[in-house]
This record gives sequence, C-alpha cells and structure tokens, in this order.
Amino acid sequence: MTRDYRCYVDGQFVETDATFANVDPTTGQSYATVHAASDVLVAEAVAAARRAAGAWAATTADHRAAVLDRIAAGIEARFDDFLAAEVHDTGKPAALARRLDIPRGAANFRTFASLIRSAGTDMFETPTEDGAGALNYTLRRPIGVVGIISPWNLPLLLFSWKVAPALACGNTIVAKPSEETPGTATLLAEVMHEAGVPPGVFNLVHGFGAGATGEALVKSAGIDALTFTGESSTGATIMRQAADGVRPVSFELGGKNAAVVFADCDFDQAVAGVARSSFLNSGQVCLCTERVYVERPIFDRFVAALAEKAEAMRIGDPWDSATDLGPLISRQHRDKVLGYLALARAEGAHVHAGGGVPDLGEALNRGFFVQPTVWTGLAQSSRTMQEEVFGPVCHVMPFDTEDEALTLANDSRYGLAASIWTTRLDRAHRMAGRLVVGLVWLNTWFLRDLRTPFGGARLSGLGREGGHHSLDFYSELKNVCVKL
Ligand code: NAD
Ligand code: 6OD
Repeated sequence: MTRDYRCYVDGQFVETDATFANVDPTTGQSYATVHAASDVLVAEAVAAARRAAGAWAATTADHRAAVLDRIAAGIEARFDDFLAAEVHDTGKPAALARRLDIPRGAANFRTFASLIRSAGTDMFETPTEDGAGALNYTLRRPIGVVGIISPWNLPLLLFSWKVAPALACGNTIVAKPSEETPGTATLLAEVMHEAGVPPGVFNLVHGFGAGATGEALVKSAGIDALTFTGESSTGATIMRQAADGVRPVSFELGGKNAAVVFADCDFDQAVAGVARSSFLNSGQVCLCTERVYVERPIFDRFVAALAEKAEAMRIGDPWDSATDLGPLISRQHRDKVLGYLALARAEGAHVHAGGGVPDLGEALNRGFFVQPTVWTGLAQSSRTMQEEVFGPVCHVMPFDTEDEALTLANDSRYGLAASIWTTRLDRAHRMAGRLVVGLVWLNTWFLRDLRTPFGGARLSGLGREGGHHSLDFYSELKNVCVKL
C-alpha cells in the first residue's frame, strides 16, 4: 500500500506539489509519497503558530496537561498504526519499536503532562538595607513559537521528546521530522487533531534540510527558539543560521561513545551490555558504543565473546520476532558505513566478526543491511576511532590502568555518553566523575528516567533536556522583585 504523508498547518492536512518518495529500507522499495513544504508553506505554518500563540499561552497548565494526556492515550489507541509506520520508515525490528519507540512516544507526553502540573519556580526572601526586605519570585512563561527539527534514528521517540515539553510549557510549534521518517510524525499530527489541539498550536512541515524546508524553518524570523537533534555539523550550521535573531538553541548531537570494561566486571553482563550498546537499532542510536576499552587480563576472552555474540545476531525481516538487527536507514547511509568498513581495514583493523553485507536471499538483498562488526588493532588516533560511524560497529582496545582507560575514553571531540563495567564502586564513581560526557551508565546502558538531564559535552550538544531542564529551555523565566 502506498501511503500519503501530508503536512499539517493551521489545523489542516495539506497536500503540496513538491512530493518525494520515501523508501522502506528493508526492501529498498518506495512505500510512501511525502508532501514537502515549500518556503511559502513554512512561512504559513510559522504565521499560524504565531496567531495561535497567545490563546495557547493563556491556557492553564492543567488544561495543557490534560491535552498531553489525551495525546498519549491517542498514541496508545493507535499503537499498531504507529508500529507499522515506524517499521516501514526505519526498518528497525518491530519487537524493538514495540518495546522502546512507541511506548516512549506516549511516555514523553505523560511525563511532561505530569511535570507541568507540578512545576514550581524559585522564591527568595532578600535582605535590604532598610531592614524591610524584598521578595523575589520567578514566573514561568512560554517562549513563543518553537522550531523543532529531528532525525531519523528514533523518529517518534525523539520528535515527541521535544514536542511534548514545548506544548506543556504553552508554546506553539512548527516541527520538521527527518525526510527519511515522515510516518509517525504524520500520525502524531492526526492524534493531536483528534485530541483537540487547537489549529496552529502544532504544525508539521515535511521536507529536506539544507536549502529546503529545514533551512527555511531555521531562518524564519517568526521562530523564537530552536531545538534540534542530529549531526554535529548540522548543529553548527543551524547555530550560524539562528544567530541573527539571538534565539535560544538546544542541540542533541552526535557521539563516539566509549565503554570501559574492567577485569573485575561481571563478565557475562558486560559482554551482553556492550553488545547491546554497540548493535541496538543497528548501531543507529546516538548513545551507541563505538569504542570499547577492556582491561588487558580479560581482553582476548572479551573480544572472542563479543565477536561470538555479534555473529549470533539474527539480521533480517523486522517483522520476524527472531530478528535482532534490521537494515540501516538508507542506501546513502549504508554506503557511508561501508566506507568506514573499508577505511578501518586500510587503517589496519583486524575483523573479528562481520565486516560486510550479509546475504539474506532475494527478498531482502535489496534492503540496506550491514553485519554487526567487531574490530581490534586500530590506533587511537585513526579516523575510524575518532569519527562517528553510526552503524553496527565497535572497536575493542586493551588498557592497563584506570588512568589510561580514562585518558583513552576522553580522547574524543565528542562527549555524549559512556558506560563503565566494573564491580568496584569506588572506581565506578571515580570514573563517572572524570569522564567528559553528559551521560554515564554504570553496569547498564540506555536506562532512562525522563526526569534526568539528557545531553552532551563538546561536539555532542548544547544544553540539557529532560525533566525540569526541558521545562526551563521551553520557558521564558521572568523574575519579579517586590520591595516590602
Ligand atoms: P542530520 O543532521 O543529517 O539531520 C537531522 C535533521 O536536520 C533532519 O530533519 C534534516 O532534514 C535536518 N537538516 C539537515 N540539514 C539542515 C539544515 N542545514 N538546516 C535545517 N535542517 C537541516 O542527522 P541525521 O542523519 O538525521 O541523524 C543522525 C545523527 O543524529 C547522528 O549524528 C546522531 O548521533 C545524531 N543524533 C543525536 C542524538 C542525541 O540525542 N544526541 C539523538 C539522535 C541522533
Ligand atoms: O532517551 C532520550 O530521551 C533520548 N533523547 C535518546 C536519544 C537517543 C539518540 O539516538
């Protein structure tokens, strides 16, 4: 069935003349027609969001929370539609989307409904020279119109991660999902429509980024704040383009994340955890591990066990419940990943598992699959060790001391996430404090509590979202000082 994904502007689904085909990465075949927004339609969406801003900002937090709860219920009511759209868009295993992406879409709305209901602000009693004192209190107000641009790897999860708090705080929105994954965002617009989100409060514009819909959105003078998830280089471009209006930006960007495995770890738990952190969603999670540092006494055993796990992974049809890994998102992205497989060999990598394209038979060989790959032997300074691949690959390197492991893990221009595998509490907490990253997991990975700060250091991002950090980004905080 060919699907038709339209924009959603001022409460109406809009067809445009500029359509493009969306390709299902499992089959390599086109499965949807997407209506791209022109600069004119982006301007109309921004104008609609500006018109709707005053009335939405004037609603109570309780009212907005109830709307968010209805959106969460709407996602749950159409769970199977979201699941099908996510699997067609990304090729990820349905079991993964069922467990992670679709429930997180609903949870993002419920979490920010709950947080905005109970959000407070600061109040200080301030001494003054006359002894009477003053009161300082803070008011939370919306920023206005928020522009949201999101990537393709966890489409519903990452899109709703920004839409939910922006709405909760009383902003209106113009949002652009990735051109690769228009499906769940369009379903979300339908759910919002049914949930009674007023026209203009949420607007969806489909299309490409540079020189197209995304750039028009970023450059629009009617956008008051921008929140973006994607590649670090795109973040830098958007920052330059947003500079003229001095608008707040929040960026969740790329990573080249390390796992540090000490000889005192629970070995089986560490192997399983590192395998999951390297290969989940075919390595297409910004938090995925691409660099593994293993203490020398267990190095050979660890490499062999990790390679065995990688070889045992089932690659194939995302609808088969036995499938562990689906395809990469696109032919272009697979070419990029295959380029790194070739580069790694040229840089001296020894391949312990994978290293190429699997033969899955006629039905799937047009999909964009890559084998889960384990390397050793690369120099820390090699390009493969320094650049984000964003595929099912990891390199394992030995270390001898805790200081050396720390130096190696921190030797990156990125600083998103790290995981540490050890049974020694002192070492775990010492390392956690010294790693230059936004997120550390100890003996686990990608275990989320949506109230905690999420974001990266260095090239991995700017600012933090999650919990009250999101509420603060999506609000204009105004201090009021009262002389008593
Ligand atoms: P991308 O930067 O190519 O695209 C992301 C979005 O930006 C898309 O919607 C795209 O159309 C748009 N875009 C591209 N150029 C633009 C421009 N000049 N102006 C406006 N919009 C533009 O990223 P991607 O390939 O979709 O996603 C993969 C990247 O995202 C990886 O680097 C990954 O690490 C990163 N990522 C980071 C996080 C995080 O939380 N830190 C989460 C997910 C993905
Ligand atoms: O879990 C989240 O909130 C989040 N932003 C995850 C990002 C994953 C990157 O691909």
